Amino acid sequence: MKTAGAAGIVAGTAGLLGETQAAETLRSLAAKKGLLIGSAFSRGALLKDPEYGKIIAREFNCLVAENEMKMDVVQRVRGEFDFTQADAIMAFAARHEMMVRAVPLVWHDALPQWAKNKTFPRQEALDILREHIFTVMRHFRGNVLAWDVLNEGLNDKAPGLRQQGPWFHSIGPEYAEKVYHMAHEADPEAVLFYNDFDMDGMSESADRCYLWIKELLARGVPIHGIGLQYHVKIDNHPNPADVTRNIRRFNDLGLIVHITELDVWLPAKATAEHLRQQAAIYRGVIETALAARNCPAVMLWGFSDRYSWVPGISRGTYDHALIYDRDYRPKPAYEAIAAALR
Ligand code: 9MR
Repeated sequence: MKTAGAAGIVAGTAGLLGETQAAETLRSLAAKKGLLIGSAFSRGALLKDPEYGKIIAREFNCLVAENEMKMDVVQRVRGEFDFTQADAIMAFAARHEMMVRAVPLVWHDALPQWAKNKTFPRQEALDILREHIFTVMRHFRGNVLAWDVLNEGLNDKAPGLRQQGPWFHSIGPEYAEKVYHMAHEADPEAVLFYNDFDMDGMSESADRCYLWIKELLARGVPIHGIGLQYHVKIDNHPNPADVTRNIRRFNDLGLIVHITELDVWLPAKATAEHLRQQAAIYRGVIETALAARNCPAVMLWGFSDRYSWVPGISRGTYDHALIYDRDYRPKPAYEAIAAALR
């Protein structure tokens, strides 16, 4: 189990983040608590928008590439790996002394054209995954905090694995554990996560995930952590007590927990009251992570409403999910996170 490693990471974080900045920022406050506070990062936004890089480097001590480490980017052409964008993100993180979470190695989405809607002969699919996992993990070896090896592998509304994508269809259900063995072989030091949505609090889908992970651990599958994505809506979000219980049971299995993709969706026509409720939800998540035995990282799925995925995916119904508005003015949620960290 990697719990010792995780403790090392957190201890190391306190050292790394012995910040020099005098002004109070989320990252300076988080460093004092030994918490990683992170954001999804977009290379496109960085290139066209100087303010973007300034804020992210000032306020966060951890990054995750929103898209640049996904298979459709790094292996757009079969067998040819292109790390140009991912390397630029790694360089930005190094320059600003930020940690990096790396996501996702295996997913049914963000596939290159050559793999989308395809079924391969079983051995060929295993070879593709093996080459992808080995090449990507060895490229970034030693420089990432944790890997989401399998992303969203479970059904959200029914028992069992999600029957979607080339890996399930070509290999069968056992692909899910095979990819962890491959990842462990590629880099035995790497911290390996399973990441999913709609299982942040106590729910049927969280129960199913818990039982499945427990079974995999009993069979010796090398999994070290659980990522709770935490995409929630203002009118549908788990209560902190349930999130605490959920984190505790995964910690009891010896697993690290990270909050990996936090955002809190508001109606497109949001009111001041919505913003206040949103702030309370953000605050609750930070307090829950700080109080947990082993939840050393909270990652937001971006920081400014200017670049959030929410309006697009909800067809304009929801918006305002992050902690800065479109003009980079901090929202009440920003202040709530700062207050929780103080
Ligand atoms: O925010 C990401 C969006 O820009 C991409 O188009 C999409 C497909 O690659 O992925 C989004 O990020 C997802 C993350 O990788 C996994 N959990 C759900 C996120 C939102 O869809």
